[in-house]
Amino acid sequence: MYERNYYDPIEVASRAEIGILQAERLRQTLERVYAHVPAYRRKFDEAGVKPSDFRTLGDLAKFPFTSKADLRENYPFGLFAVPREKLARIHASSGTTGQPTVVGYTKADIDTWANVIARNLYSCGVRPGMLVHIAFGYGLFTGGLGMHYGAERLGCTVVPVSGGMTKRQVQLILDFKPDVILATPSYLLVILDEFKARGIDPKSTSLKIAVCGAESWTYAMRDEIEQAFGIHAADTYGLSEVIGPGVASECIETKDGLHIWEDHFYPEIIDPVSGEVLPDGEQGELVFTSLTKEGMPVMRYRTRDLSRLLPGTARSMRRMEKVIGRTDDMMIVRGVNVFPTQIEEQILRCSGLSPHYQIELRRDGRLDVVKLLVEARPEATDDSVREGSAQMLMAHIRNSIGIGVEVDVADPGKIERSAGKARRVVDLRSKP
Ligand code: DLL
Repeated sequence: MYERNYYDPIEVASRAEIGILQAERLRQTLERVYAHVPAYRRKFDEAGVKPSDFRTLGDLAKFPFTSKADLRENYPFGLFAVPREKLARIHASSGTTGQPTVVGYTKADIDTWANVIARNLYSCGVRPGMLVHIAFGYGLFTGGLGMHYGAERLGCTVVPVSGGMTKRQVQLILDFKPDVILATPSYLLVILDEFKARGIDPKSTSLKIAVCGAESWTYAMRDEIEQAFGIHAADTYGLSEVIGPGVASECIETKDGLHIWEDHFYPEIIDPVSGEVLPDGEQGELVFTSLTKEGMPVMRYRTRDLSRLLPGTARSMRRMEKVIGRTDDMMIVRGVNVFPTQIEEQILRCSGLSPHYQIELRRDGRLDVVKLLVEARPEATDDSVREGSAQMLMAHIRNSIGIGVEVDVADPGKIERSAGKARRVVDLRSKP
């Protein structure tokens, strides 16, 4: 039977058609925020630009950026473009640095969101009728509810488990036999360990597809998950300020980066220092502008995520390369810029080491010292095997990244687990 490989025809439209749609939607959004959001009007006025200065897509670069600081300054509801009572839902990000950032959705936004998630899941190989186990957190975090509405929209049977209670996750997978699981990659590893602890071969489950995201993870981590469960694992990307999950997704047929749903979110890559727009193919900070959001459109929102824009493959929409890391997670060790994902890649090259790790940063006099805590694989019980793994990891990191690190191989289960995003970096540098 013929099966089309896209959910919405726009995913495979011509670049010309996509460009025309983007320009028209951008023009409307600029006018809307200028008319309805005083904070944007002020920013545009200060920068000396008006919505009428936008004629072609390249003109967007004249408009000012929005950052997390703008959301904080306008906390809680100051960036909404509609009266509060027109909003159907509010979400917020956890705000590790204090105040949470608040986002609002109209009924139409919830509908758009369900649609982009349905598209996202479809591109990951999920089909109507499949049973979908959602282990992303429900609540103010956008992962659980965002995915939930989209999976329902696609016509799946949804099991809204949320994160945590790992024993129950495993029991529900055994009893309900889901085809698909949605979770952060680090939490999926926690679930994997629970299968192993119960003596159940993870390959024997009903699962066929994992859709993972909400944190950085490497291709090496994908291999680990795919081989352990015998499934496909696809990457999905998004952020609350832009909509939540559903901004970009891998296509299962190519798994070569994430197609951005460019008819709703206009991407740019900028130099994080100068703010200059970089050409496609160059690495820099991702910036998104809303094209269809009603409740809280964002203009040139700086994500702090580092990636690059690439041409479409499985779809005509452009791809973003798998996120390398966040600018705020970048460590500068003796002048070398290092991201946790680079370290993860090297850990997974060492057969005695598990993918559970944490990076501790300390200051020794004027120098930054990196200590890696990595768990041994349960089968690596022998001290000499562990010592050999530590030596191997130090050598890999020295040769490929160019920095010296200390490595501490811990017993399995010693490093903290999270039911959501893993905390990879523990920065102890400000402490004595
Ligand atoms: O994490 C939304 C989401 C939920 C995405 C479920 C995917 C799946 P926030 O809590 O606002 O929203 O965090 C957004 O998480 O700026 C990235 O730094 C990171 N992130 C999200 N997806 C990925 C990914 C949700 N696939 C922040 N790869 C973003 C790497 C990701 N980092």
